[in-house]
Amino acid sequence: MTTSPKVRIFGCPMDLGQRRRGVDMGPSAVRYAGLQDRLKQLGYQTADHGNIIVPQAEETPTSFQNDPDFGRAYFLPEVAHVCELIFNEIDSHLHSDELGIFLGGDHTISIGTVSAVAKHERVGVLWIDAHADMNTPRTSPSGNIHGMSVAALLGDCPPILSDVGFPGPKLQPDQIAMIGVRNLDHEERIRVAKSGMSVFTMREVDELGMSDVAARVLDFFDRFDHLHISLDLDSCDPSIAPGVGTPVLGGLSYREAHLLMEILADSQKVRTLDVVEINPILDNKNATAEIAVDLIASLFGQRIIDKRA
Ligand SMILES: [Mn+2]
Repeated sequence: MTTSPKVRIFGCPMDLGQRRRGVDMGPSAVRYAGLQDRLKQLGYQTADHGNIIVPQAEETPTSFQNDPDFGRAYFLPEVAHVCELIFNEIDSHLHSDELGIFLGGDHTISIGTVSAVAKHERVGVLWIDAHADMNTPRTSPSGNIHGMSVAALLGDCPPILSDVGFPGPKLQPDQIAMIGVRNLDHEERIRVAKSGMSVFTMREVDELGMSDVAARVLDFFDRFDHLHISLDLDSCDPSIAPGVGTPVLGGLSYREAHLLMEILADSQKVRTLDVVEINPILDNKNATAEIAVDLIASLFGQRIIDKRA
């Protein structure tokens, strides 16, 4: 008898990458929505590693770096420090034959999570998000680091962000695909267009349909054995996922999001997952965390009917 695969869960209650309070409660919300039980029902062993310690915004005076050479960034040293902690926790506890789920927190956690995943292997990274998170401190209108995560992973941000975990870029553009993009800042749009990443905006989802978009994404990732999925809940339409800090109309429908997860599951390549930007203060009776758990279940192999049986 083969033993069932193990899923390790890491809570990353980071709320310093943006300035709406409450996203630090995301890991609890997803746990309360029944994450572990759902994974066990699907036949996985689970281990929850609890939460990384994140400084409270109230313990530290708001740090805001703002100068012409560097650019703009709130809580820069604090965010970089927590991302190092996340990197170290995953690097020392997630084994190569296990699956990992990283619960945010805002999307800056991916600077730590993806660095850990990319340390040992060239993986494909699918960024499911209303935004591209491709700003740098120089291009960001807000100075919020959660909009810089992809740029940091590509090595385009200052060393304090781009050298988290180990020095240098963690990803090349040909390792990244995006789905759900519908809101870019001016200079960010130019950076995305020039980057060489594979980007499927909501227009492509509308025109091609999700099954075609998902097939194209898997085709793009053909050369990789493992995929990391970075799921920002603001990719979903605010009508189904209201509990996010930066909602944008015109997002993925419930079925589009599930179909994407089901097709990714069929590939049997998904190894690690970020679930980010759930803000329970802005939510409606934990609906957004419940959708997140439903989507995780689909991504980890839950089927409407198991036709393989
Ligand atoms: Mn994001």
